[in-house]
Amino acid sequence: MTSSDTQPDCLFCRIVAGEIPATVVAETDTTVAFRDINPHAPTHVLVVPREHHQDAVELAEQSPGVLADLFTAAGRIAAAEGIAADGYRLLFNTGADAGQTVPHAHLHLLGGRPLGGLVG
Ligand code: DGP
Repeated sequence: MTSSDTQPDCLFCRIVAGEIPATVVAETDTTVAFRDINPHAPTHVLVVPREHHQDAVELAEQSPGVLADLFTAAGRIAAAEGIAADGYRLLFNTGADAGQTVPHAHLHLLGGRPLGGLVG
């Protein structure tokens, strides 16, 4: 699948465009971060590229600088949320078996409590 700047039927493209409301916590030229609608931790933020890419691997292949921007943004948000010192988890679900439900690359930032083991 090829990417384009936006996909009209993509939920996260529509959040980025402001067409669907979300609790946005940070924005940059290349990224938007908003609170997950179904949080799994006291801090659960999704950091997404403004560009549409179906998953993190496609993002890495096509816009590696933007992939790095997601991590930089996540670190700043973790500091702003006051969870940087205690630690936090950054993860991408990629594909159906991983539970990826939204086919627009998104970095989960989870923290604010001990997160336990890696695999659910
Ligand atoms: P994943 O399973 O990795 O595809 O994560 C998708 C996340 O997106 C999931 O944790 C719930 C969240 N989500 C789904 N729909 C919405 C929405 O409309 N608004 C917000 N803020 N989050 C959403």
